[in-house]
Amino acid sequence: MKSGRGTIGRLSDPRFLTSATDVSQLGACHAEVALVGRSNVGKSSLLNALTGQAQLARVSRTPGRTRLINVFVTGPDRWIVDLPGYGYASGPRAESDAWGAMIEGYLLGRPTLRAVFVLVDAEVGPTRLDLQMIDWLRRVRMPLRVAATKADQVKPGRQAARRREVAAALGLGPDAVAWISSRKGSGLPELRNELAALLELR
Ligand SMILES: Nc1nc2c(ncn2[C@@H]2O[C@H](COP(=O)(O)OP(=O)(O)OP(=O)(O)O)[C@@H](O)[C@H]2O)c(=O)[nH]1
Ligand SMILES: [Mg+2]
Repeated sequence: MKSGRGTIGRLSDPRFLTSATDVSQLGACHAEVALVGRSNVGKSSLLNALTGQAQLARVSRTPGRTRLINVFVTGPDRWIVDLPGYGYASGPRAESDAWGAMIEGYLLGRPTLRAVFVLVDAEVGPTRLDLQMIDWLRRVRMPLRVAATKADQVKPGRQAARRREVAAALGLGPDAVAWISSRKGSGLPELRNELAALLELR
């Protein structure tokens, strides 16, 4: 499929590939990275901003509406996978169990998965569920990168201090947390380069 929309950084010609409810429905690829985080943290917005396509991934107005494993292709056989958000409180218990099985199945079932980007809200900081996710990823030795989203919501005078606080809450130094705003575009060039390197696009 040819989009004709050109290249944004090194994440070229991005397009939607497929949605799945189970890892077994996914085919093989050369390399992939995944975005995880609580519902409404800005995963789909980041994917849109990274690839320069405003409507590539649906940005939900109602939290928790992206309930599927959504696969996007960028470059030859490279995937960016937008996973459903956690912490959507009003779902029934059975639904959150299904969510856990779906996410865990995906994260453990993809030998081509190079790294997981865990998105936390810059102003809210890491929630209990964020910490659980990060602990779990560390336990299964999955390479992970934390990105703090919606950095534009933090007052200009508090940016540096907030970045240190968010990182410290995760036991990390400030530079270990990508500090990004999909709305303003800040931090995105660096993140694009990181993704491109992980996906072997250079
Ligand atoms: N101020 C600000 N708002 C943002 C930013 N990124 C996303 N948002 C807003 O946050 C809300 C949720 O964004 P989504 O991208 O849909 O979040 P998501 O993580 O994909 O949510 P689910 O798919 O429900 O898990 C939307 O109203 C976005 O416009 C940002 O960088 N700055
Ligand atoms: Mg989403």
